Amino acid sequence: MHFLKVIAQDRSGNGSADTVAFQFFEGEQLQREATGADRQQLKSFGKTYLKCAWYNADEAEERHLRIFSQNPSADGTPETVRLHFHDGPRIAYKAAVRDLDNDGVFEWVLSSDVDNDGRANRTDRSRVKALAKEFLKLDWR
Ligand SMILES: [Ca+2]
Ligand SMILES: [Ca+2]
Repeated sequence: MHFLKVIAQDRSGNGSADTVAFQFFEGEQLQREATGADRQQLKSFGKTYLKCAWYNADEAEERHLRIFSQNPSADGTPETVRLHFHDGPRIAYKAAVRDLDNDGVFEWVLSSDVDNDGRANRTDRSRVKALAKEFLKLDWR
């Protein structure tokens, strides 16, 4: 199973993240770092991810996101995208979306306060949907 690992860092120490790194994993094996083309494709993803305020205070990588898709019915298109917000090996919180009828629209969104502003609301759900949508556009080589 492959997943995208996303790491945001506040390198300047001004209290908000200023860099986002992307790594492509297959199982627990790092396949590659994001290339220029990937970064271009992940621009909007990175922007949304920064709004989630799940970042490291310096160059640490403990806090990160692992995002992956599942297709249990094996009909060719992923129907579930899962987001695991990690704190080291521990999953701090999770979110998921489901496209039940494969029309590209998520009917089902499971989300807590993913952007860490103290409220679990529509904004959190829309961020989860945006991240899942951008993730599904990625080209896994
Ligand atoms: Ca649908
Ligand atoms: Ca929130």
